Order: sequence, then C-alpha cells, then structure tokens
Amino acid sequence: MRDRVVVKWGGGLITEKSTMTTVRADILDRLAEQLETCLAHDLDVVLVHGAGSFGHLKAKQYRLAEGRINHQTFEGEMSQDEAVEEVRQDMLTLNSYVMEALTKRDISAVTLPPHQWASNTGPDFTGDLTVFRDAPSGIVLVTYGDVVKCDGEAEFGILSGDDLVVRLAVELPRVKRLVFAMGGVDGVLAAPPVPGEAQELLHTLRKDRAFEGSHATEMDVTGGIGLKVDRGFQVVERGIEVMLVSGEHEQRVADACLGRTVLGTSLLA
Ligand code: IP8
Repeated sequence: MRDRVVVKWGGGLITEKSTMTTVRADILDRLAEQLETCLAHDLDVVLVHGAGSFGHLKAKQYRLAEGRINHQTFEGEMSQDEAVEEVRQDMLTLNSYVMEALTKRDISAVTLPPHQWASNTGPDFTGDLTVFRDAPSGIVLVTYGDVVKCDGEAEFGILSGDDLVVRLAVELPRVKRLVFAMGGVDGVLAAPPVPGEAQELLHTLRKDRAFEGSHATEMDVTGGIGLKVDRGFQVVERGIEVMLVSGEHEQRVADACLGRTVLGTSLLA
C-alpha cells in the first residue's frame, strides 16, 4: 500500500494576491511537475489549494467570513448572497486552472468542491471524507478553501484550506506528512520580513516558541502563517510530520513530500 501526503498549495503562491482573479500559471506548472515526481515515487497525493485573489478580496468586501449580516449595505452592487455565488464561481475557475496544470501532465485528478460536500468552518467542519479515503492509488483528489453552508444564524462562512488539511491528514489512512507550499517565504521566519534585511528562517519550530508573547501576532502579519502553524501543530500532535516550505524554488515541495532534507520549517511535537 502506498503512503499518502497531504499538500496545500497556498493561495498567495498560485495567484497574484493583490490583483483580482489572476493566476500564476508558471508556478502552477512547476508545482504540477513536482506532484508528478511524488506519484512516480509511489506516493499518493491529496491536494488542497488556497484562494488568493480568487477568494479573499471579494469575501472581505462582502464580509462573508462573518456569515449573514442583516441591514448592511455593502459598497458595490451585490447582496451577500450574490457575493457567495460569485466567490464560489471564482474558486471553481481557479480550481479549473489547477486541474488543467495536472491534466496537462497526464495526472489523473478528481476535484471535490467543498460547497458541495462540506459545511461549517474551522478544523472540525462537517463533511464525509469517504471519497478521499476510498480513492484508488495514483488518483489525486483535489479540494480547496471555499464558501460553505453553516448551521445557525451565520448561514454561510469561509472554510479555509488550512482547516481542510487538518482533517484530511489526521483522518485518512497512511498519511505520512502534511506539506504547506507557500509564496514569498522559505518557511516560518523568526520575525516579519523587513525589505533589505536578512530573514531568520526557523528550521524547526516547537509549539511553545511559536506562540510566545507577541510572536504569533507578528507572524500573522507575514501572511496568514499563524493559522498554518496552528493547524500544523494539531496534525503533528497526531504523529504526522508537518513541513512548511517555499513553493517558488525548484524541487522543494517534492523533496518535502518525499521526506528528503530540504530548506524550510519542520514542526516538532
Ligand atoms: O486561502 C479561503 O481559503 P484559504 C477561501 O485556503 C476563500 O484560506 C473563498 C476566501
């Protein structure tokens, strides 16, 4: 039986984060090549991708992460319901670029949009993982951060890819490791990057260090890394390796997936 790896391609890596709905096709192509390397080395892959500029900008404008907001006029012409539909549509578009990058390399992949099978937000979201569990070896199952239905007054909310990876890594059998591929950084930095100054990369990270004093807040400012580290520790605690690496350098994602020594941050239980 082949081992599995869960990989998250960050939204800031696969899209131009500040330009609405713009994909980084060259990066997608290189990531797909590395995924192919994993499959060729007898490793099954579950792929989760983030939203970047296909999700966050509009979701923020219409406050979709807060759920239903009554009596609020939003800047722009849409209602929240219309914004939910548009963000889902934009995410399907981003997902189609991801699938295209995979199928161009003859990788067999199946996509499972969360708004069709998941509800509620956070790492304890509701949703049946049977399809992921029963996927035949060699088939890549793909899912992503999305707007999902929520119970109660919220009605809808944002289910992040960083939450999806927790349940996928912990609940699927034979998962060896979880790898976060990120844009703009080599891993977790000791402090937020300052232009022109050397960055101190933390090669390993223990939970107590990550959340000391103002440290965690500073890391959050560096682009959502606080959430990845937090979710990563939930996975490490279950005996699964977790690595955060740059997705912009040749081979690092494949090396991390295959358990080879690579520049990045390894989380320690
Ligand atoms: O980029 C966010 O997913 P993430 C999903 O994985 C949306 O946190 C729609 C903003």
